[in-house]
Amino acid sequence: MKREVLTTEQLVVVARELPEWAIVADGLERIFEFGDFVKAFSFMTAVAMHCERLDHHPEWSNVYGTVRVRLTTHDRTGITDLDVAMAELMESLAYA
Ligand code: H2B
Repeated sequence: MKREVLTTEQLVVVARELPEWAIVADGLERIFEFGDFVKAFSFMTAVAMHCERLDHHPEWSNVYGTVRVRLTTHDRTGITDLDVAMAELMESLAYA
């Protein structure tokens, strides 16, 4: 199914519902801070299982307890509902 890039009006709602996330150059970005490397990497491992299930993968990097994330839909060059779903998923898994 072809995903549609969200409209400006839809992005306003997303920004309100995901206040920790910034909309940057057609993507959603957030920095997660965990206390240590094991917590950060455990989070990434949990998220990775869902990435495969959803066939949607973040651009991310990890330095010790910090995980920097960028979500965008490459084949649409913008933010789609899949990026929002992934951001919501990360929120639910981050500090559970
Ligand atoms: N992840 C993200 N973030 N955006 C995509 O457009 C994307 C992806 N496309 N994961 C998928 C894989 C695509 O390359 C495969 C072929 O379905």
